[in-house]
This record gives sequence, structure tokens and C-alpha cells, in this order.
Amino acid sequence: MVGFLRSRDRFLLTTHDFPDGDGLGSQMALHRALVQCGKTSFLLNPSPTPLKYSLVDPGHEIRVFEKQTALPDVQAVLVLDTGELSMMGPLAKPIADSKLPVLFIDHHVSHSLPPGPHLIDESSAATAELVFRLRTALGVDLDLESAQALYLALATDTGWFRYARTSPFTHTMAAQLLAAGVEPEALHRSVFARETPQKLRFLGHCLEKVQLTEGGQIAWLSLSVPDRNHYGATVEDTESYLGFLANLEGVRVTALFREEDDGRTKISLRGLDGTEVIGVAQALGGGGHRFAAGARVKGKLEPTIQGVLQLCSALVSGC
Ligand SMILES: [Mn+2]
Repeated sequence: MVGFLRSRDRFLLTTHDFPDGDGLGSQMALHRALVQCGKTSFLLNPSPTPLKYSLVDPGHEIRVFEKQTALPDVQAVLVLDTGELSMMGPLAKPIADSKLPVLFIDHHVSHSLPPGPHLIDESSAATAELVFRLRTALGVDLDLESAQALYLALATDTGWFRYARTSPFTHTMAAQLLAAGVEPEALHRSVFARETPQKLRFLGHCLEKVQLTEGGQIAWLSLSVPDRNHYGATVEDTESYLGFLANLEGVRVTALFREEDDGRTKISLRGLDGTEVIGVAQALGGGGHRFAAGARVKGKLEPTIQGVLQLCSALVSGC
């Protein structure tokens, strides 16, 4: 990967559709490293940066792809935080049609990689860890903006340093980011201190509707569009809701079923205490990690919920 980057000058950096903190932070930290190396790097994503992650892009350098617009003139495409071109939304086809070399830098389970010097490590807690190592290999300095982007990426993808793949390396890296000037409280607030009283009430409304099955081993929530509209909440506002369910004693699988604005249902799954949920996500046409996975499916909320709960029941039965 380092040799590939050194021998070329112009890159397009992108991340998956509906980008998260890890995709955006990793993208920006790699961009800044390439620029430090004297390269030209374009930042182009399939969908906009959520407001809560705006800290990673203080200069508003990330562009959102518009149909009918040509890709910038580059020698390679670097895709961060996914190993599947199909996760690139409206950018998938233009990238495939471009015939450019596409290199993936990622830590998800992937099974459709084209040949190339990709940087894939499923054991990494975040793509940010791979970018951090890559920056070290490139010999670039750690500037504050890159450190903030990497810390946001690392912290959001590890649930603030508690998910299963959080490792000694994760903490060693975080220590170096703090030494570079990252302020953890300010950074945490830049992501989470964005609630309005109305949105907090929506969270309360949702938590009242938590459902349990399989003797409390499966906990789930469903969010309909009319519900969200009533409280003026966006889909982004609900991203953290699944985390509350993990606090239930004895729970092994948590699920969030969210009706999207386009009529599809998004299913987010988390497995606790070593319960793998990736198989359920893959059976629904989605993907992710062993213990955190999801899918977007066509179909109404209710029948989708029943079908997915059946699949999840198989994960915890006999325990
Ligand atoms: Mn990630």
C-alpha cells in the first residue's frame, strides 16, 4: 500500500454511503497525510457529512457526489471503512465505470475484493487504526486536525473504548492523539451535545417501547417515520439508541428497526458476550462486523421485525 501511494500523485478518497465517524475521520486523516507528502487528494462522498461529525472537516473540504458530474482526474480511488463497492451508494457505478484502480482500507468482513494492495484487517477496532499505521509508514507528522479526526473515528467506532476489539494498540494510539492536543471532553461534546429537549423526549418515548424476547436475551426497538416526524427527529438522531439496550442485564442480542425516509427498514444488530450477529445481517443482504452488523431491506416494519427476531432467536436458543 505504501509503495502504491508513493508511486502515484493524484487520489480520490471516499467512504461508504451514510458515512460514520470512522469513515469520515479516517478519510480526512489519510487526506492530510497525502497532502503532507506532496500529493493531490480529492474528498468526495456519496452522502453528506452528518452535523455531529463536522469537527473532522473544519475547512469543508469534503464534497458530496452529484449525478451527471464526472469524477475528478485521479490515478486511483481509495475507499475507507468498507470493503464493498456496493456500499458506495450513488458513487458505486461511477467508480466501477471509471476502470481506475480501487483500493480498500477497512476492518469489516468483506468477500468481494478485486485484486490489489488493499489494507484490510478485521481484527482492528477501527479503520482509523489502519490509517494511523499507514501515516506512520509514510513518515508524516501528526498535526492537530488529523489527531482530532483519528480520535473521533477511533472513539465512535469503539463506543468510546469499550467494544470487543478495543486493544492495547487502540489505547496506545489514543494516547498519542491526546499528546498531539486532542481534548477528549470537547470532542465528545462535539459529537453528542447536540440534543434539543424535544429530541431527548423522543428518546424517552422510544425507551418506553423497548421489547424483550427469549427470556430477556434479545432486546429490540422499532422507530416509525410518523413517530420520528412527531418529535422532529431525523434518522441520525437515533443512531445511538441501540447502545442503551446493551445495558440490560442478561441481554445478548440488541436490535434496532428503523423505518427510513425512503420507505426501507434499516436493521442494526449488536451481539454481546461473544454472540455473533454478522450471519443474520448477511442473510438479510447486509454486512458489518461479527458483533455489530446491519442491513437495509425493502418491506414494512412489522413483518421485517418478526422475520429478523426469528433469526436472532436461533442465536441465543439453547443457552
Ligand atoms: Mn469502522
